[in-house]
Amino acid sequence: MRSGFVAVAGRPNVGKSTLVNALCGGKVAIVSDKPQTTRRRIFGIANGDDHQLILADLPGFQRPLDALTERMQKTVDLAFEDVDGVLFVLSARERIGAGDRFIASRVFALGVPVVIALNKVDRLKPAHIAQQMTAAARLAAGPDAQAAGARFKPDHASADWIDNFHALHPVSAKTGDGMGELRDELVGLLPEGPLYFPREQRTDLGLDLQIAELVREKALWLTRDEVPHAISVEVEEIEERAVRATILVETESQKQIVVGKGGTIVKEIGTRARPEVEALLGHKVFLELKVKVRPRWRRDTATLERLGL
Ligand SMILES: Nc1nc2c(ncn2[C@@H]2O[C@H](COP(=O)(O)OP(=O)(O)OP(=O)(O)O)[C@@H](O)[C@H]2O)c(=O)[nH]1
Ligand SMILES: [Mg+2]
Repeated sequence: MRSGFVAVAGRPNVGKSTLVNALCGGKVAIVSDKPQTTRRRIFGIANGDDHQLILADLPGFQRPLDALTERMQKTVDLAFEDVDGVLFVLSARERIGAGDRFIASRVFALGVPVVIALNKVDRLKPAHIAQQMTAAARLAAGPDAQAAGARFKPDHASADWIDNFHALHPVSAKTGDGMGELRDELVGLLPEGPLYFPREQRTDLGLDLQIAELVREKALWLTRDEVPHAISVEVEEIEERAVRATILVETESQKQIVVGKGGTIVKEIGTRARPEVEALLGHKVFLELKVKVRPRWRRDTATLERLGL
């Protein structure tokens, strides 16, 4: 039996959570087209006959702006302690740049194997993918090689970084392309070990947090600009036939947006979330959503603690 932990690192929005879901064969973490979707560490558990791969899905690396983002970055830093490897996710659709180099400087210095997943290769031209793979591999060559840029020569490579560079996989978490190979690669990093979680368990999040996340996911897709960042969801009550949750926002105008004209938006959030909540609970349920203003909750430690952030 092989088992262990792999931290999933990368810039916001590169597809870390989508990848974790694909590797676990089901939804563990919510996904949206807005950056900073993931706010806490979530274990996604991928089981095989002879292995248990535990992926720590994480917030994207970012410069903290307030108490919330500060805590998110702390979560990322803490998650690197005691892992068997790192899955470093890049987006093939974006320029590999300073943000990725900063993350590289952290993950390649950890002293554990790093597997790079170049994600979102679906519908990209092979020549573009090849170019991005070269840029991705250069991240592992160390700061001198990066400074040397196009004139990269192997003797610029920093030996310890290169040693930790284990593999590079072009993948599409969306279409599933390359995912089998990536999964095998990660399982190959695991030492012999015990089952850390029961086989039927796919995540370490409690039921209330899973439901809160599902509601937040739908709210994220239906809002834009600054609103998604100001949304949090708290589940108040899970009863036999009803689940009551509150969507928190920071201002009255955000509340109006989330409620929508005549309640259309909040109703739509409920309509989209309910089937997934029901699938989670295993039965039909009434999902009651309220929208409340809590000024500056992102800066309020007490609220952040209550939300488990
Ligand atoms: N085309 C394409 N889009 C993808 C792929 N993987 C993820 N996406 C999209 O990228 C966006 C971000 O996905 P997430 O999985 O939420 O990204 P993340 O890295 O977890 O983002 P944060 O939690 O905000 O750091 C979503 O719109 C996904 O549908 C992929 O392989 N191909
Ligand atoms: Mg995420």
